[in-house]
Amino acid sequence: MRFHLIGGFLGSGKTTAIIGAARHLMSQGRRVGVVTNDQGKFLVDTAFFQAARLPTVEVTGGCFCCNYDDLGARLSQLKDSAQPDVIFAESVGSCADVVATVVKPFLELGTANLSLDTYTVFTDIRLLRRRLLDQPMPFSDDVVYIFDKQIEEANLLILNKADLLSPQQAESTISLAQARFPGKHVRLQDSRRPEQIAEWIALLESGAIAPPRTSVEIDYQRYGTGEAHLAWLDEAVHFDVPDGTARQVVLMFIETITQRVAGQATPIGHVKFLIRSGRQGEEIKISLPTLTEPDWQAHVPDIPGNQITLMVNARVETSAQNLRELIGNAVQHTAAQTGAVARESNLSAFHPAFPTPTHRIT
Ligand SMILES: Nc1nc2c(ncn2[C@@H]2O[C@H](COP(=O)(O)OP(=O)(O)OP(=O)(O)O)[C@@H](O)[C@H]2O)c(=O)[nH]1
Ligand SMILES: [Mg+2]
Repeated sequence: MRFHLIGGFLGSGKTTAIIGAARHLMSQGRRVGVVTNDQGKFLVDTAFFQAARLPTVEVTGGCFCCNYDDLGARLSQLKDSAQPDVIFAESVGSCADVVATVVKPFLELGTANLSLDTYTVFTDIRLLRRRLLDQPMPFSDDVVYIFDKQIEEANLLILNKADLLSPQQAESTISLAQARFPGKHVRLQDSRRPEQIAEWIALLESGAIAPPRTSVEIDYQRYGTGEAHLAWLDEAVHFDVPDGTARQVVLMFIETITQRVAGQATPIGHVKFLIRSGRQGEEIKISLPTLTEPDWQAHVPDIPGNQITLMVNARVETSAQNLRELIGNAVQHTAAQTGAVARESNLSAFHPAFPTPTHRIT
């Protein structure tokens, strides 16, 4: 059984890459299971993996490092129930110090009778390029500290979304990264392209890149401050809509959020939506990552019927109260503008707790 851990900043493309990898491996007749992880209770990524018919277990309410025993228990459950040949575990995008708190414990403690094969860190190449060029980052310094620590501890670093830079810029960014981080394996990737995912998987399976064993020095005060700056919200929003307006209601709701976030100049970590359209089995994920996703509207399909449920997971650098008001106001605005009747449920909004890892092996 192969076990791959996937980390990297919010919205960097971890879930996209795992879905692509699972499709690739399943086409070879191999069974794949996934572990998801986030701060809240109702996770868009879990629902998205399940919609792709992947056996999925989740660690909720905090990162893998602070819920290590739960991670072990979930992995055992996944092994027993799905008997996967390959397991991917995706860690929370604001998690750092993963080598000391997750990688090394897996290498040394025999948790769930699994040995970890690789640890890949994803980064949005556009954000990394800004950082390497000393250009302003869209987050406060303590959040950027988390971004930096994730990169520092990687030995396999994917410069993802390479398609969103020109080929020249992508090449110059990988050159800068290689010069700044000698010794790391750095790779350009467009995780939406199956052949590039196949190359990444071949690299993971080659055994050429063992998990990193060098843990970083990290100031937990700064890490905890950065983590807490990124408020979390999750909820379900239900709209009863007039005939033929479901798509328009969804577009207006998401557009209103993007406009209000932009109006407040509030940095987004990742705001994601899972749309349940009522059409049998159809679930669509829409993402608003840190840097604009220009064509998100094109991913919202025609939606039949008079009822829509959107599962919302938001990670934004603001207060939990402001985030709650911003989304709540967007719900009310959308209902008022479209004649829909809106209802929110399972709402929770909070600042994640200070990280206190179960193990820390340096
Ligand atoms: N253009 C482009 N878009 C990508 C690529 N990889 C991911 N995306 C998009 O980036 C957005 C975020 O992707 P996710 O896979 O959800 O990111 P994530 O790292 O799992 O996000 P969190 O779990 O919230 O931290 C989605 O809209 C993806 O379609 C890529 O290589 N190229
Ligand atoms: Mg994800």
